[in-house]
Amino acid sequence: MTGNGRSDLPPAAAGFDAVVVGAGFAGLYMLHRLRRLGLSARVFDKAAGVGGTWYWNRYPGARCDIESLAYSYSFDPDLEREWNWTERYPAQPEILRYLNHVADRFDLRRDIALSTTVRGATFDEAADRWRVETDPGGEVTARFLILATGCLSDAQIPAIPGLDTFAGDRYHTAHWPHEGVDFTGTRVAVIGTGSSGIQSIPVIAAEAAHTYVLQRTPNFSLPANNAPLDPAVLRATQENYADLRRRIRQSPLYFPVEYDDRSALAVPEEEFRARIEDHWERGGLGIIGNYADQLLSEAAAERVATVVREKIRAKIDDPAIAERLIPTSYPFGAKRLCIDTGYYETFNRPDVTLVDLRETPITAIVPEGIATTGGTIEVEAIVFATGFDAMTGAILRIPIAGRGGLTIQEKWAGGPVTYLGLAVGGFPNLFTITGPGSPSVFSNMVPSIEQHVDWIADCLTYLAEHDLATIEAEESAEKTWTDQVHALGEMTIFPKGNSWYMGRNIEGKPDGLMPFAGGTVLYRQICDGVAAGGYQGFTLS
Ligand code: NA7
Repeated sequence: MTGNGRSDLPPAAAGFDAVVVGAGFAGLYMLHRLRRLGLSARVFDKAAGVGGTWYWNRYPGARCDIESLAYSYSFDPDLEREWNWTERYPAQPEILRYLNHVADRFDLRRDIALSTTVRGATFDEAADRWRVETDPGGEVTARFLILATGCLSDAQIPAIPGLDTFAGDRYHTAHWPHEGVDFTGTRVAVIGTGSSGIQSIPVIAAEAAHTYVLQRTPNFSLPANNAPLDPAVLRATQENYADLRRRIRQSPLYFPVEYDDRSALAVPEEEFRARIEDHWERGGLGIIGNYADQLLSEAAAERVATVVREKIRAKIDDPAIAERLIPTSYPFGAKRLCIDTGYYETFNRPDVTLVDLRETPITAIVPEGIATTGGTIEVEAIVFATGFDAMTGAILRIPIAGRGGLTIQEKWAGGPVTYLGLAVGGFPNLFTITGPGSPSVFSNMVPSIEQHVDWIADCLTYLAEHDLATIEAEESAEKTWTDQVHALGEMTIFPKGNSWYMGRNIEGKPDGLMPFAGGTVLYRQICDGVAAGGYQGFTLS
């Protein structure tokens, strides 16, 4: 098969040891580990290429906000040593090149069926096998079904009345045309000021004739201070990657942070300010795991926010625009922090207009543009930077039926219920990589993915060594785990923000913090303990 084509599909009713859904960071590494266990596997992805998130999100300015040296696989020392990242924060094309390199380097493509959608999966209790329906391809069966479907992969365009009447071009940041878009001479509206909006708006504004930014909730954003990666730093890291990996593993966020175990409220003003200013100057997300109680206490978060607000204010010429751009309605960090390159400065351009949807909400999309209570914004293009049905969307899009025909949609009707974010009771031999209930989006995703894949691979080895056919989460264990995830959430500031972490960006979605907020180090210890204890909380048969 070719790099971008579809592999030869397996014959109907072909049987594999494992089917993996998704060919991003998680699916690729899972396939590699399955191969090394001597298991047969088939990966399905509806995209025409590998890369997952980094295949789809090609919008202008798309960039990872974890540093490249940390946002990379650790499983292969030669790969680490030989791959030369070029920037502090990797841009989307570079990450996609990296993932394509990994697919080629480990000869993964021959087991990946691209442009293939998984239409459904049913557990056949008589055979202890999953029947997986793919399009094209028909049915395959597998002992194990591994969902590597990503936390942010179900892109959402809000159901605004008149959407289809728009006469111009419309785009979603996560479905960006591969050939790019030339906005020269065009009036463009961007709806949404999350990470995707904040990254793309400065690039779009530099090209378009006029850019309207439609903001519903302002976000806190810190400067990325992106730059070419210093070759000396790259070389030193490559020569001693183990040191960086060790620091990553010791961090509750899976990227190196300078953690201060005091309360943010206990630090003298001068020292406190100097530290926040230092974070601001250096840029990046490190500020999030700064003080012990920063994500636990609104007062602590507010103290950080006060300094950050001043920094934001200083970047914007018009004080009235500055006040609209500065978040005040939720604690610092309760919505996903962004990092940017020239975002706030963009609002100093004469050809950029901020539309505050709290003052003038959208009423409809019309042929000429976007109607608001303050008038119609006439544009030739609309960019939806409106995010995703996060954490559960990509899983719930697949009809999955477990024991007794119970569907995952029924099981999760009141919100996701999982054991460790890895398994679901009633769904034997099904694993969710970085599923809800695991740290996932509260961490650097790549090490979290590796931890899950390694745990699953070890589990499959255990099953083989003990001649066991199935593993299934016990309902009592998953209830206890899910209750703990919620209880931890209640101890944090996250319920104070209307974020996708809470499911609040999607109308009708059950409310509740979905990621595990106890940090990756504790989480890894728990997972390792469960395995060491012979898979406590699971029924093995
Ligand atoms: P996000 O962070 O979910 O941001 C979506 C943005 O779109 C956010 O500003 C929303 O405002 C806005 N939005 C969503 N629906 C509407 C409607 N109907 N009207 C107006 N504005 C709307 O998605 P991103 O793609 O930016 O980032 C996702 C993650 O990817 C990011 O956190 C990183 O982890 C990488 P709201 O805040 O809901 O008021």
